[in-house]
Amino acid sequence: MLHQTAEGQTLKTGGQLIVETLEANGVERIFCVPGESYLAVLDALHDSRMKTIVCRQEGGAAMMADCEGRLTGRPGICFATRGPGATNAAPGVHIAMQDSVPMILFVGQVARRAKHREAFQELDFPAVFGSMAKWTVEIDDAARIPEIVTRAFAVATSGRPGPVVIALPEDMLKDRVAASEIRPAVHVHTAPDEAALETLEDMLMSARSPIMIVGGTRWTAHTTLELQRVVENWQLPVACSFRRQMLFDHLHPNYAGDAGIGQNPKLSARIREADLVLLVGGRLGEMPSANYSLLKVPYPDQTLVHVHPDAGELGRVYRPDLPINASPEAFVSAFSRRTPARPLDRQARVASAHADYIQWSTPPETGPGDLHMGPIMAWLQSALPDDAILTNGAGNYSVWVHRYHRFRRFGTQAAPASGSMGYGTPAAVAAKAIFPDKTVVAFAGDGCFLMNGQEFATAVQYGLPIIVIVVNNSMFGTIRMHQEREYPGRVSATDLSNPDFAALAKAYGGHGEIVSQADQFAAAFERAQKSGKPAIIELRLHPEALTPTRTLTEIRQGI
Ligand SMILES: Cc1ncc(C[n+]2csc(CCOP(=O)(O)OP(=O)(O)O)c2C)c(N)n1
Ligand SMILES: [Mg+2]
Repeated sequence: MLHQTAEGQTLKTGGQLIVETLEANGVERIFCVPGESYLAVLDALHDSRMKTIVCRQEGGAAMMADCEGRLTGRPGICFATRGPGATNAAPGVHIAMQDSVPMILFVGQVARRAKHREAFQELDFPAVFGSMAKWTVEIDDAARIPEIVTRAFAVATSGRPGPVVIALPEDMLKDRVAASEIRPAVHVHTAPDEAALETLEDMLMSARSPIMIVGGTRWTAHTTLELQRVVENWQLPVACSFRRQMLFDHLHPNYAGDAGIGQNPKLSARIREADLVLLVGGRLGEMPSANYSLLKVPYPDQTLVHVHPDAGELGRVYRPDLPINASPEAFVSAFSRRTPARPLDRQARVASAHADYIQWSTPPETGPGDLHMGPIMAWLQSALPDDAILTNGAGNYSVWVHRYHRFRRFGTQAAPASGSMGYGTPAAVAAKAIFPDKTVVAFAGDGCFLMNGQEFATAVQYGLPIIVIVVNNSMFGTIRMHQEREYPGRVSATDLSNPDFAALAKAYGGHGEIVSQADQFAAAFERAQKSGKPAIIELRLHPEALTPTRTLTEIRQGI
């Protein structure tokens, strides 16, 4: 029911204005767990063309919103209730912050008249999310909803993207205010200046062993293809930062591997020994920099050219010789128009970097026990289409994905560089909701899956046939690995006794498979796909198969 002012102006509730501002900004879906604190928004969603995806826990819902921001560049939207909902959503906010992903989390808040009494589920949101979100704000006046929500889109997507948290006092959402016209936020681009590009040209002409490292966000499919021309023209080997592997085709002759956890020592050496590092889009944080050892802080041995969309990142950790404040999109587009003034002589270096990568990423055929991950990764590589989306959380199982899956295209990877467990399953649900025609495969450890595995119910509810591969080694394997290395034989808090994951899938209304021999995998995967249902394939791994290269016993014995 709409109301009008005496002058005939339409009055709308705060809830309606929230929904209309999201619609005006092109939002297609929201992820939520409902709460009585934002009933007025839920009511407005009832009439909206946006799809409402109701989830089982706010952590999963926020990770789904992160996944949407990561794969599309447009802020993913999540709604959660006051205190318990907001704190449950925190892991998704932290991931989006560390990973520079645009998202907006709306949280309920107590009525304005009850604030500061520690009323039911009240939280001081700017204090709680202060260091976790890019911006946290509370809307006290419904008339300001279009202004603040539109600004949230600008903040989430500009410079270094990140999460915005908006608190919504319950009574404010029910206020009726005169509705003004709502216009969408405008995307802000930061482009490099010509003088900087000229300097870069000179540096690249005189460098002997340069390397490019790509990372961060604000890339597009088109930009990643333009980048291929740039590195071909300038004869540059390219490494992808940790969990940013979709930025460069792994079978392109200039691909040198991923600077991730447990990186190829030959790639680390190449970066350390390079005379010039061209870092585009990323921050080269603790993980991709191998604990800040590839580039020295604050003065790297290599000449550093750092291209980043946020001026605040340039010189924050590493002092660059040439800082370029530009989004990857704008930088690559501008630099792709420039070619070397005379022939270069670096092709042999590029070829040898790629040969090292191919060797490093060829999966082993055997390992401890009857089930080996190597042949499974090789089979998936040949069976999955190039645009299949792979998701994962944290755990040793993910090393198999990062090291052996040869990513070919933009938009095919959703994995938190922040190293948060429990991400793979909710991310797969979101990916399938956004791209229903693409094959979506989630990888999870037995530990990782049970952190947000209940979102499998969301996949069933919305008919989203994802395939979750649960790599079950009956332990929090990563921590066991560190434990055996530092405190050999003293197992503490890392053993797990698990449910039957195939039976669990069936109980949810999905399809379940258990694979205990490598040669059963292909048929199980095909049955899962044919079922048309969300599926879980449990791989029963031998506990000794702790890493692709070393067994549990070898780690314990320091071999
Ligand atoms: C939310 C969260 N909690 C704890 C950790 C610490 N952690 C990193 S990996 C890991 C174990 C993962 O176990 P699992 O998913 O079974 O994979 P595995 O290492 O056994 O292959 C833990 C507990 C983390 N990264 N994130
Ligand atoms: Mg495990």
